[in-house]
Parts: sequence; C-alpha cells; structure tokens
Amino acid sequence: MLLNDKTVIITGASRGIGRAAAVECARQGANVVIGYSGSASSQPLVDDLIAEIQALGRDASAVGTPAGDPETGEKLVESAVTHFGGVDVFVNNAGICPFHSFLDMPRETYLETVNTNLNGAYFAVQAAANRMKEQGTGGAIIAVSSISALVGGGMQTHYTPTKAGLVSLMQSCAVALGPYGIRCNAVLPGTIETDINKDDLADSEKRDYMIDRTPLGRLGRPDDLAGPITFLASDMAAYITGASLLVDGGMFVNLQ
Ligand code: NAD
Ligand code: RM4
Repeated sequence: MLLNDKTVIITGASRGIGRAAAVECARQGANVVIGYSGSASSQPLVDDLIAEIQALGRDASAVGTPAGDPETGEKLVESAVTHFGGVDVFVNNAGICPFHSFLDMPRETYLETVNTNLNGAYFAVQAAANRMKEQGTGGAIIAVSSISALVGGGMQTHYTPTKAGLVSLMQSCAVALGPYGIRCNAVLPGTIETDINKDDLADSEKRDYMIDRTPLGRLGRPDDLAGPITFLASDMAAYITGASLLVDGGMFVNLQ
C-alpha cells in the first residue's frame, strides 16, 4: 500500500492514462478525486470508474469541469477537502492533441490546445500547491508531459510546446515548492494507445513505424503509466523532485 489513506486528484481521469492511474492509486490505498470534462458522454465512464474504485475498498468523488478553466483547480481541491479532508497528490493529466499541419493551423485549435494542456495546468497546480502548503504536510505533484516535450512533430506544433512547458513548470515548481516539502515531477509517455491517437494510429503504416521505433517492440498501454505515476506520488520517491521520467519503451533513445 504505497498511498494508504492519501487523497489523490487526477485530471482527465475518465479514460486512458488518467483512468489507469486512478485505479492504481486506489489499489495502493488512496481515495481519488476524478477530474473530467463534464461532458454527458463522460458520465457513464466516470460512474464505472467510481464503481471500480469502490470495489477496491476506497472512495472517489468526481468534478466535471473543463481543464482549461482557471477555476478548475480550486473546484477539485474543494471536492478533495469536502470528501476526504485534504489533498496529498495532484496529477495533471488532462490533455488534447488534435493533429493538424502547421501552416494552416486554425488559431482556435492552437489556443484551445495551449489553454487545455498548459494554462489550465498552471492554475490547477497553483491551487493544489496552496492547499498542500496550508496543510503543512508536503505533497506530490505530477504532470503528464510527453516524449514530445523533447522531440518535434510536424502535426503537433501546437501540442509539443505545451508538453515542454509542463516539464519546465515542474522544474520551476520543484524549486518554488521544495521548501514546503512539495515534490514536483513529470512523466513523459511515449506512444500509448488511447483515444487521443486513435485516428492517427488507424493508419497501419504509421502504427507499424511507431512500433518499429520502440526497442521493447510494442506501443504503450495506459497501465504502463500507472506504476510510474504511483511511484512518483509515493514516499518511495521522497527525494525525487524536478525530475522527468520517460516511459516510452525506449523510443527516445532509439537512433540506430
Ligand atoms: P485520452 O484522450 O484517453 O485522455 C485524455 C483525458 O483528458 C480524457 O479523460 C479527456 O476527457 C480529458 N480531457 C480532454 N480535454 C479536456 C478538458 N478540456 N477538460 C477536462 N478534461 C479533458 O488520452 P491519454 O493518452 O490518456 O491522454 C492523457 C495525457 O497523456 C494527455 O495529457 C496526453 O497529452 C498525455 N500523453 C499521451 C500520450 C499517448 O501516446 N497516448 C503520449 C504522451 C502524453
Ligand atoms: C504523444 C506522442 C504520441 C502521440 C500522442 C498523441 O505525446 O507524440 O506519439 O500519439 O502524443
């Protein structure tokens, strides 16, 4: 039980990597605040996740609020305090990647991507950190960044800067929040099969290319991120802050 009786907030937890992390945190003893977009289509997914967490003997609350809204962090913290008495871990996971070419990138697509992935994260991290400071018991903040913080993508010119921004945010917050015992780290997934890249990977040539680039010989699954996120959230990582952990099956180091 790495997270016994801890309270973990996870944004974008209705599916994919966020969901897998939520279930693993509950398995490790945590109660979970599920952040989700608030869309009607997410509701059954959230109900299903709550049931799975409760079947593990833990509890969950859910807050439907857009990740890019500057008030979202405060709403999530409020739910954590009301239901579970405080916040120990904040996982900023919600994100979008509407693949699009650069020269004709619609302004609204760029702005929505930056707002959802980075601006929202900034204010949510700030809200979680203020609560952790007030509690005086330290805490852990984890940003779900990407291998794309380190390498480019011609159809991701709006997305990769947000992921590099999250790494930088965790580094600066590690410095700003270290004195309060709040650790800030990033995980950098490689290519994980989820809804975010379903269309992109529907092209079998592209999918095979991504597999070929991966020394471990397969694309990632959401569960591949659950362990690393839980580890960074736990006291096993007590002396780790400002770090970036690639979880990519070796894709990044594979030149030749
Ligand atoms: P996903 O599409 O399954 O999950 C994204 C989650 O974010 C969903 O729960 C979605 O509802 C939520 N979300 C999207 N927009 C939102 C908004 N405006 N408000 C609230 N919630 C919103 O994809 P995923 O792969 O699980 O993505 C999770 C994170 O992992 C993202 O930040 C993504 O950039 C990152 N990531 C994914 C990969 C990959 O290959 N799948 C690789 C690197 C990083
Ligand atoms: C990741 C990485 C993956 C892509 C997802 C959407 O950061 O670039 O290859 O599938 O984003």
